[in-house]
Formats: sequence, structure tokens, C-alpha cells
Amino acid sequence: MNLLRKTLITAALPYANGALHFGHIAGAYLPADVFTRYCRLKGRETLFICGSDEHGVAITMSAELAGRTPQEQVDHFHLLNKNIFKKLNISFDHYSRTTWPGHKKFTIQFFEDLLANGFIEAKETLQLYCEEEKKFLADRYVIGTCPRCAFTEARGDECQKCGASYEAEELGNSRSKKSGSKLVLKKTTNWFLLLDKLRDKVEHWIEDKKWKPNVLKFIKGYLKETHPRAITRDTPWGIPVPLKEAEGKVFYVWFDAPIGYISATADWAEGVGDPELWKSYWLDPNTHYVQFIGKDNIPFHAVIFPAMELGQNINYKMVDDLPANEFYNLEGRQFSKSDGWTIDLVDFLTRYSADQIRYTIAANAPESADSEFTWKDFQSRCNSDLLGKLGNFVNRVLVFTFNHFNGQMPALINNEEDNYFLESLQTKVEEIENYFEHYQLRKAVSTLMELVHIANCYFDSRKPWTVLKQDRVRAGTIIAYSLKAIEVISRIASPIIPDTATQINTFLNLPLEENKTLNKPHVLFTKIEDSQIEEEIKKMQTPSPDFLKPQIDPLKPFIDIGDFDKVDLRVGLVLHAEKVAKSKKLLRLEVDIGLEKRQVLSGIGLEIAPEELIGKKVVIIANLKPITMMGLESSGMLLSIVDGSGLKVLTAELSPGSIVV
Ligand code: B3M
Ligand code: ZN
Repeated sequence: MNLLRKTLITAALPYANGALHFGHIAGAYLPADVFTRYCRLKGRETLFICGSDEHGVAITMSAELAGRTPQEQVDHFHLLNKNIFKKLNISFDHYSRTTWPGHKKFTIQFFEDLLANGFIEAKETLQLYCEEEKKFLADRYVIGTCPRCAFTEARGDECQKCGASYEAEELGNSRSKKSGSKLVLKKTTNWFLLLDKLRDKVEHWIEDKKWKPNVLKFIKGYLKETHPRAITRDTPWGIPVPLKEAEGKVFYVWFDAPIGYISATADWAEGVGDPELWKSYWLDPNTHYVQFIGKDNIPFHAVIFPAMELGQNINYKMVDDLPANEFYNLEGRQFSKSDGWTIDLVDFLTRYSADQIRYTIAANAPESADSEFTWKDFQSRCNSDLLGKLGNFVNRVLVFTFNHFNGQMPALINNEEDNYFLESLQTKVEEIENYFEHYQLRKAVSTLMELVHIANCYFDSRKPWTVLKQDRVRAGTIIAYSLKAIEVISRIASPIIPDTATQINTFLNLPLEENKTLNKPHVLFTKIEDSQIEEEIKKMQTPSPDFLKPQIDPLKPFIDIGDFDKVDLRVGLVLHAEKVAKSKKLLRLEVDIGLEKRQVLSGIGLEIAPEELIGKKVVIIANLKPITMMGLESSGMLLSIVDGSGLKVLTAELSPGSIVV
């Protein structure tokens, strides 16, 4: 490997519709920043690029809720998040945004190349349309009856009650979430990326990648089932599709967002006064390109965006390494703003320092498994590691220098024994660099503490305060070696705790030279008291109203016995079961209900394999009005049982036709 290789680093573009939390920082931004700082330390030509992801339905929805226009919404959160990154010392060379006008040009060029090369095709599909609002509604704006569990308030794309996911046309009684008005299915043309045509190229490209096994496994599985994916939407917020026949349509947010990595680099290049400079990263095959993302973003970074690049006429740089982290939770549960289970970063940073949180997250980074932030862990990392070990060493040595050597670097009498001490530090430094090189923050942090431990042991065992009484020159040498150790620590710790490293370097008044006066130290870290942590934990435990919601669905309102009498439940023998082509979850069953054979459709295909059903005696609602789904008639509904662990089909060992009363 060329150690001085040119390195381009990007981190997933966060949506500008909410404030960042620790989960985001741990998943992508801190690991990316540590790696960037490490590359700069090694003298590599390094560029670190990010920006806000500002399109998509999630933005329009959150804007409506906040009473803002989408543009006002993204303006607000772009600035807010940019400021959080700044406070956390995430050292982007540039933080752009996908509403930057230059981004449009790149998106259109990507589309035009893919279209010209036969990788994009227009297709007609049925989408839910609101006659009253005169527009197509995205899934998130729709509610209706779940095709599986018949829950009447199910979301447009998946049911929050039974977990089923489905296509718009499978939803019963679909309504606009906003106005409640009934929706109709209307034909519309959208443009699809023909991933199936690009599959071979992606497979070939992926061959030599030595990525994490979980990422590679995922990609291989994903590539087996590539199908065309819609890249346009019938919504107003986004980049307009540049075709006459596509009026009123915009690109799907995940189509333009990754192109944002390129446009953000172009935005940076304009800012530094050399508009063509982005090409030296994106069009140079020698660039080493690393993308930091959270694991939920793997498909778009490992398959779809690479496929889009492979369909271009320009050879854009493709990702070389894709460190995808697991999730970072909060005290055992996922961060959730709506549940109040979160920590406001801006508020947090008024009481604690960026380095304290950077260090805690790095020490416990979700590299190979989910991990979590706990207040107790935060307190102990800050007090025992940062203050007790690192801060203490720096403070002891510097205070000693001021008390006994007038704040000047004493003469260093070169000797083998003390050189051995510095060499042992160097061995640890190399170990840590290797961990940085491979994005292993946890190990980098624990080795850093081993290094600090060696330094503390050196100081304790050499006892300069005793030596001073007999041999001032020797005591001076011990201090000089200790100051050199501080310089080593500061340099190698700087990717993780950059502010602290800067402060230490100021104390040392680098470069260290004999007789040079240092700067008076001040404390690097203050102790976090138990009472403070108790207070923080108490705040977390104040339940927000959402927590008071029962875990089990409430009972439905009373019905009369007459209502129940209307329902005709019959035992049926499943004669045949198969998946419905083009549907992810619909199964087509042929059921013998004693009197006759019925065709019944059921949206349980994701949980239950058709083979499992054949020969089973199930219970169906036999007098439900027939409906048509995906062009097939369904006469009856299969009963299932849903609990926290999943879904099971209700069976009854009775002859077909038996009546359930
Ligand atoms: N905005 C999703 C996310 O914030 C999405 C990432 C885009 S990266 C090109 O997790
Ligand atoms: Zn459901």
C-alpha cells in the first residue's frame, strides 16, 4: 500500500429534517473524522466531504409538521447540524447540501448517461391518487386497511400493528392521512433503474473487495434478487426529472443523494477557487476512496450507487472501502426522538466537552456489534481514563517542570534505559496507527490507555521528586523524557481528542527544545460527580407521554352479539399455495371449505413459506365480500395470530367446512 496515497473520505449525508444525535455520530461521523485526522497526521493528501441530504418525502412531512416550507425546514436543520458537527470538531473540508444549485447538474448528467446507455426505462404503475388534493400521495401520506391483519389505520407501506409490508394497491380502503378523503389507484409513468442489467458489472467490480463479512454477505444476497427500482416520484419536492413527459416528477431522494458526494466535492472546489479540483479526486483512479456509513445504508452504497456509477460514460471513482457500523443505542434502547429517548447534543455540549463524548463513543464504538451510551460508562471513561490517567500524567509532569525547573525544558542526557522507555511507547504508537488504518477505534483507545499507563509507570518508578534531592541533572533528564512522552501521547491521541491535543501542544510550546519555556498548564478535564450523573439519569427516566402507551394494543370497542353472528368462520383444507408473481408477500391459496373450493389471497408470504401451508386446516372468514388484489380475486380471509414474536396461521384439526362459532 502506498502510505502517501491521496485519500477521499465521505460520511453519509444526514437528512436535514432533525437534529443529529449520538447514534449518528457513533455510526459514521466520528469514525470518519478519526480516520481523516489520522490520514492528515500521516501526511496524506486528504479530503473529507459531507453535506445535508435535503430532498425526499421525509423532509416534506417533517416540514409540514413544523409549519415550514421544505426549503425553510432544510435551511434550519442544515445550519443546526453543521453547527453540531463544528462543536464536535468533525473536521470536514466542506459541508455542502443537496439543494446547492450545482448538485442538480450532476444528478441530471447521471440520469442522462444511464438513460442513453439503456439502464433506465419508463414504466407505467398504479399509484394512490387523491382526487381532492389533485395529487399522487407518497406511502407516508396514506393510511388504509392492512391486507394481512385488517388493522384499519395501517400506514401506506407497512402495518404498524402486524409488521406486514405491501404495495399501495394491496391496501384496503386507502385514505389520505391529512384529509381522510378516499384515494383511487391511478396510472402513472415513472422511471426505473434497471439494476438487473447492471448486476454483472457490479458483481465483477465487487470481486476483489475485502470488506467486512456482513457487508459482503449482504451484497451477494441482494444481487441475487435485483429488479428494476423506481428512481422517480410523483411529488413536488426534489430535483425535477429533465424530460418533457416527466412533468411534475422529481428524482427519488436516494437517486440524487449519493451523487451529492461528487457535487459536494465540486462545491468545495469552487470554494477554494479552483472549480476543476474535484476531478483530481473523482476522476483519478489512484484516489483511495472510503465511505463511512451506518449499516442501514449498505444497499445504496454497496450496490445501487456503484451500479449508477458503472452505467456512466465518465469513469467516476468508486468506493474502495466501506466501513459500515452497527447501531449505537442509549441505555439499552434505540435513540428515539419521538419517544423522548434521546440526549440533545447542543444541550449536552454546554455541560461536557467534545473530547469527553468523542472519547467515550470511540472507546465503545459499534464496530462489530451494536453498542450503547450509558451515563455511568461516560462518567467512568471521563474520570478514570481521561482525567485519572491522561490528564494526570500531563499535569504531574508539567507542574513539576514549573515547580522545579522554572517551567523550562531541562537538558536531556541521552541514555539507553530511558530510550528504551520511548521505544516502548513507539511500539504502542505503531499499534494504534494500525488500528486507525483499519477503523478500529475501540482497540485504538484501549491501546492509547496502555501507552499512557506505561508513561505513568515510568514517572512513578523513576521518582524524580526523590532524585532531585541528590541529582538535579538526572531529575531533569527524567522530566525531559517525560515531556517527550507527552508529545508522543498528544500526537497519537489527536485524532480522537483533538481539542485536548491542541491544549497539550500549547503547554509544551512545541517544538520541545532545551531551556525553552513551556506554557503554564491548566486542568484538561474536570471531574464528573456522581450527583451530576444521577441528575442526568433522572432526566432520562422522566417518561414522556408516549411511554405511557400500553405495550399491548387496546381492546376494540364493544360489538353486539349480532355483529359477530354475521361473521361466517369455516375450517378449510389448503390444497395448494404459491407466491403471487411480482408481489413480495402475497400468497395465493386454494382452500377446500367443504361446500366448495375457494381462491384466497393472503399477505403472509414474508413470514410463511407456501409449502408450509399445503395440507393444513386453517380458519377463514368465508362470507367476506370478494376483493381483487394484483389482478386476482380473493374470496375469504385467512385468520392468523400475531404477537410480539411474529405471525402464525391459525389451524384447527377438524374436517373442512366445520363451522367456528
Ligand atoms: N440521508 C440516510 C441517513 O441519513 C441518508 C443517507 C444518504 S447518504 C448518500 O441515514
Ligand atoms: Zn397488519
